[in-house]
Amino acid sequence: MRTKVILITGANGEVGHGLIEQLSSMKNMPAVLVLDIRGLEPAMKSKVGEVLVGDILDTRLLGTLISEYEIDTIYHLAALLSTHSEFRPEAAHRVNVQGTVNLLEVAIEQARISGRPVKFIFPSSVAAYGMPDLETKKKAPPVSEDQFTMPTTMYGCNKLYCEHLGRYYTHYYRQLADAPQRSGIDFRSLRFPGLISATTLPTGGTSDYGPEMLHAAAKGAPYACFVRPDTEIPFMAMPDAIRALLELAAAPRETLSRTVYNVTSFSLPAGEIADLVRAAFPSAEITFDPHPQRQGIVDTWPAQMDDSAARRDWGWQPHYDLQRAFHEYLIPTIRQRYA
Ligand code: AKB
Repeated sequence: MRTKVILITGANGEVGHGLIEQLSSMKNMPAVLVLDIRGLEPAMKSKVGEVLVGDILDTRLLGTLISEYEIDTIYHLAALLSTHSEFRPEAAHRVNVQGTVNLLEVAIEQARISGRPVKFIFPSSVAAYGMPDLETKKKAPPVSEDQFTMPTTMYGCNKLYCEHLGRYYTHYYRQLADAPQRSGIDFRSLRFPGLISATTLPTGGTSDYGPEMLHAAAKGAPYACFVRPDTEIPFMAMPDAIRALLELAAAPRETLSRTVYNVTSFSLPAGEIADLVRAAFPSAEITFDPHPQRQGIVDTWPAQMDDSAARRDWGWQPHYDLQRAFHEYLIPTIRQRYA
């Protein structure tokens, strides 16, 4: 018999570690199957059922999953983030788009065999937005899911396209076939703001100047922030991001009016992040040395996102506002990490 599992791709990233920690503490959940091109950190291995070291572009490997596992839910986290994707846009397309199509095909085959829908949970990003200019960004009220979706990065284009792919596979798959059949995919996506983790290191995202500043201060290292002090985007503490993924996955399908939801917690300028970091680490050496191109990317991301649809449909509510995020989670946990 096939083992019933929850599949997590890209599990060795920041969100993956948080998700594994949370899932491993929950009762009556299927075993966690991890697929990551780098495997999984040793400390995490005891918290999952099995670790597959492999590439989401390896369709032969993906084909074997179906014969060995009954996949109940897929958390598809594997991606090249915005900065890396700008240096290797064609590789980003392959990983971020073709990789996602490959996993959608696994989900279709899985649903066909089991006769039950497969939940496909997909983290999208504030990078899916593209504000036309700084004036519009400053004047705009919190941006809803369907406004200003004109991304200027390959990563943002990839995320936005995969949002639409998921909506197509869920509602319109092979609609002209002789006997139209539902794909069996229950695609659900969260458009995340910049995520800040205290327990894992940032991995080069364009929104990572927040966590990079914090970790550098805690290590006693100088940090030159690559955006201006007035640069404002939305952020969220990692525990809220993990809980949002799990709550969306658990929401009854009939309560969901859309396949993609904004979730957010707090927005603040980079200069105010520096003030909070200096208050916690008085010897912090933080300077601002804007990188024109990276600054240009962050300037296209909205200052605030409107997450009212998530609050209305499935009761989303952040637990970590700005104060709690910094004073109860980030600063004490990061301080302890480098003590
Ligand atoms: C990145 O900065 O690339 C990511 C994102 C905004 O999705 N953290």
